[in-house]
Amino acid sequence: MAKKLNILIFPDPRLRKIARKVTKFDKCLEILAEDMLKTMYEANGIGLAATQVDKHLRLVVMDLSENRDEPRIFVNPEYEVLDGHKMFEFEEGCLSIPGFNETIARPDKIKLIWQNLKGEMMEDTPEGILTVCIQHEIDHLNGKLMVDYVSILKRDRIKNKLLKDFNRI
Ligand code: GNR
Ligand code: NI
Repeated sequence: MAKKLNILIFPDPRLRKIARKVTKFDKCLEILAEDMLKTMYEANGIGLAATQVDKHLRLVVMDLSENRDEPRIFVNPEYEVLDGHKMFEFEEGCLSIPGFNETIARPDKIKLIWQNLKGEMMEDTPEGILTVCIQHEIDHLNGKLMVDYVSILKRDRIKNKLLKDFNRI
């Protein structure tokens, strides 16, 4: 049975770690992906990066379907911004920054490459929300958070509120 993992909350310094590439496509990786999917579903998220559950590997899970029955797994995802892109504004949320939403502008045309759980190379030029979500998740793998796109003043306000709410002050 998959198990629910603990999601790190900003400003936890472990959210700043840079994840390492996956090189072993074994049962262990499969179990982590299953546990991350369960964690994401229980938290009502549409995506989750391994960094958020304190596993510093380049692994992302996602489900953008209405019925929450189309899990997707991206190992070692990378993207390249395509020529002719525009900046697309979308209101994002993050399970590691509960209660805060922020409109962020990101390129709307990317080429995405990743591996599946067997280590096979995959590629796609996604459209819509997947474009936004995968950039958000790859930011996590690089230790970057939504709060890095807002003013320092606002970031400090969010930080202080979360420290208080999560009783760590
Ligand atoms: O659940 C999530 N919703 C969301 C909405 C807009 C843009 C990105 C996201 S990802 C987020 C889950 C999360 O924190 N993933 O890292
Ligand atoms: Ni997030």
